[in-house]
Amino acid sequence: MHLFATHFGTYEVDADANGKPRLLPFRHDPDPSGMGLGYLALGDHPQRVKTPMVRRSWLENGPLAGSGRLRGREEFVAVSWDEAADLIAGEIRRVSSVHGNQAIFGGSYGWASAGRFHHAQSQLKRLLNLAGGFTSSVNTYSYGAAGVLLPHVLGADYKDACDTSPSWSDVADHCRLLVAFGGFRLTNAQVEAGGTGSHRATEWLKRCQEKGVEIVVFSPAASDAPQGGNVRYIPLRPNTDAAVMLGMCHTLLIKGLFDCDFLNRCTVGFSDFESYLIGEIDGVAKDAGWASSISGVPRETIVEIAENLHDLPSLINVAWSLQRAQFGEQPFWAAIALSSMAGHVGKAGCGFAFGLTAVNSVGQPVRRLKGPAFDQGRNPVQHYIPVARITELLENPGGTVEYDGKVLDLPDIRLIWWAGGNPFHHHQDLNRLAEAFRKPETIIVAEPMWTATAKMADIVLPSALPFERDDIAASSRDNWLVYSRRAVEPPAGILSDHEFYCLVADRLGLRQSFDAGLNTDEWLARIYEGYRERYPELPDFQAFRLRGFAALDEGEDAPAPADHFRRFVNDPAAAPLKTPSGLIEIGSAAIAGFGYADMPGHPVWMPPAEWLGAPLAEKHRFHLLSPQPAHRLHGQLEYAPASQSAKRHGAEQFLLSGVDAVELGLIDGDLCEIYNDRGRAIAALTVDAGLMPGVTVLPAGGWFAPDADGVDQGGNPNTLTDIAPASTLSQATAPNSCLVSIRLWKRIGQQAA
Ligand SMILES: Nc1nc2c(c(=O)[nH]1)N[C@H]1C(S)=C(S)[C@@H](COP(=O)(O)OP(=O)(O)OC[C@H]3O[C@@H](n4cnc5c(=O)[nH]c(N)nc54)[C@H](O)[C@@H]3O)O[C@H]1N2
Ligand SMILES: Nc1nc2c(c(=O)[nH]1)N[C@H]1C(S)=C(S)[C@@H](COP(=O)(O)OP(=O)(O)OC[C@H]3O[C@@H](n4cnc5c(=O)[nH]c(N)nc54)[C@H](O)[C@@H]3O)O[C@H]1N2
Ligand SMILES: [Mo]
Repeated sequence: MHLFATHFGTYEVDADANGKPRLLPFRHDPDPSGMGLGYLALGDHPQRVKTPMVRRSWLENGPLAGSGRLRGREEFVAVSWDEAADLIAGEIRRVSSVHGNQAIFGGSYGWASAGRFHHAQSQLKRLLNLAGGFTSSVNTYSYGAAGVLLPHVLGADYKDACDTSPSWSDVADHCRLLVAFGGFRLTNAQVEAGGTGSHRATEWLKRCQEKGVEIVVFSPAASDAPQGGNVRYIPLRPNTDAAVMLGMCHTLLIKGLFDCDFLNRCTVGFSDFESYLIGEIDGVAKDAGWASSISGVPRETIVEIAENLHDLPSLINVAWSLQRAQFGEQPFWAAIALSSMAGHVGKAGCGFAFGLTAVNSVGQPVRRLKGPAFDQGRNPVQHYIPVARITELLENPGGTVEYDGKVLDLPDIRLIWWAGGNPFHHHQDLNRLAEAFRKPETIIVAEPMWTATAKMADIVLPSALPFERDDIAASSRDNWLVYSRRAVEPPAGILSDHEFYCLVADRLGLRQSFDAGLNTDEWLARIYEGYRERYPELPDFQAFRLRGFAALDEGEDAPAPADHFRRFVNDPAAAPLKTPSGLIEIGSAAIAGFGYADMPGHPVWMPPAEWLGAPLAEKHRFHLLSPQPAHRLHGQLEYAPASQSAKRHGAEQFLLSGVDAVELGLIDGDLCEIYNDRGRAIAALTVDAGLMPGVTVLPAGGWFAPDADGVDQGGNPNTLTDIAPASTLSQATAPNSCLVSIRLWKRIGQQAA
């Protein structure tokens, strides 16, 4: 079978009546994603980069100080691959010898495309490591606050993200009450980093409902609650979930409805948390009334659900989005404290979960395929940033950033090389980032499309699209391996990242160590054999390539894997967690010891700088949420048919409640300006009766496209969001704490009544 693997699933490749290749859903996928069906349309799209390009004055004058002013404002000149390779090899030599390798930023965050070999960042990092290293980045935009907090309190980091959830099959069979903060945005489960053969999260959620699991969803958006029976939706103000959870903890405490034995055996630090709950320190009891006044959730509802969490076998799920906010660590930590008090942690299908339906894999009852990737080698440079501190890195050479108990030095970055990511989509406050991007001497971007990031480069390297090359796709959180075969040839003159990096490696005298003397087919065979060594039941490479895929336990539900916390709860001394105490840390001496004012040693609720209760809400009265786009992966596929047909009047859609629309004198379909002190963005209004008044939703992924007045016609929410971190601890991204105003930009068609 001829297959093509993507982060949003596997597709079959065949030909239409005219012999043109097209994509069809994979026959083994019960719930395929439509977003990739038109992917091949990007191949010859006008937004495609077709040849290596160099910004004119950079080409003419070289990396002169101050020339970065012209980035994004000047034409590009086509060059040959050999010229591009000469220029880049020369820059790497110059910067590393004059300034040292820490002056090269190769942190290059982004999702790139699925495939173990053509993984853009791995290719780039291997090359830069061989060339003496680079300043790198750690953590993710996805799970940045949780990824730093959870090692302290659960001993689980991002790679354990799946293990923090019980399996769906156990939830369906054993849990009776599933309380979901942030709900289930089911379009998110179309995605799995590395790919998947079979989308099943929606089906599992339905199965839970059929088995009678009662579902309670707290969210500002009713659409986060699943359709069907047994679901209760409770609106709350954004960024107040931790307050609701603390109100529930307080309720259980004063009613004596908490599991003392569990707290004693399996946790540390409860007593400090208890003092905080009853208000011993600040004189404020974190009771249900307190939580109600912050969140807008009725007091009785908080009390009732707290009691039910204790009385019924219960599970608390927290969406990843909640930690993409200021103090975003807190709802995760508070959920751990609340479920520990409720007393069901470690029972089958109960306790806490993070990110059920954030991606397809969380909770999947499958054996996971762990296997080799293209080896990045070792980075001799010690400097790194938490990934979302890119603006500070560029603004503040010689400065420092505090992070997770450390103080990081910020080197003076002269050269940036980005591959497989789009910071002018994913980072916050893009106008400020654009200023920061003017500082380095040279910016190289490898990218198939003319993204906003490519436009800010000095040298643009056109990459082959993933359907123009062969690869092997697999996710370490799923059980499928796919041989992803090229569907079409790349346009004349376009190379894969690997092919081009070989040309640079030649010039740096690194070719042999870079490609190990193997061609692409040999690399793919080597990677596949790495999987077979671990899973001898897999077919041999030729058979795999012919069939197109292989799966562990194909077509079966593997028995639910022993859930991560069950062995620990049964015997904490025999199976300790990887925390300093070996226990769940409701209070963390390590975190308290860092002394960060914005990150005390136990769960708290603190008011973010931007939320509906902030002083700034007098001026900008809407809380902007920017969830993941339903019809594309981030900014990828923006020009594929599914994303384009979700536009209104050619613009991104944003949501507002009917009450707010009337009050602003807006009608459905109006092109509106969403603005604050950081920027202005245009999007088309879609009135959503299920959205809480005071909240507005503009999904991520629109292409940042400032016009001559600096108004982003592409409707990217990061024109508006702030770079302020979740906290000093994690330094994670926090776009979901953002206040904006809204006004009419242009009315299309009919007049207002
Ligand atoms: N406001 C707001 N901002 C957010 C979020 C949010 O919720 N709200 N979410 C954040 C999250 S969780 C994430 S993960 C990030 C995602 O942000 P990114 O990962 O930066 O977004 P993508 O659009 O997936 O960018 C990947 C780029 O790689 C390119 N590419 C694909 N294959 C290849 C290849 O083989 N080689 C090369 N050189 N390039 C390739 C694609 O064309 C695309 O432009 O966004 C973050 N930003
Ligand atoms: N189709 C598609 N799927 C994707 C992606 C994509 O680009 N496209 N990206 C993938 C990636 S990289 C990631 S990291 C995951 C992210 O997965 P998540 O982080 O879970 O997803 P989001 O879409 O950011 O937000 C989910 C919901 O959280 C709610 N929410 C936001 N703020 C609050 C709050 O303060 N309180 C409460 N109670 N609810 C809130 C919003 O209403 C939103 O619908 O999605 C993945 N899935
Ligand atoms: Mo993400």
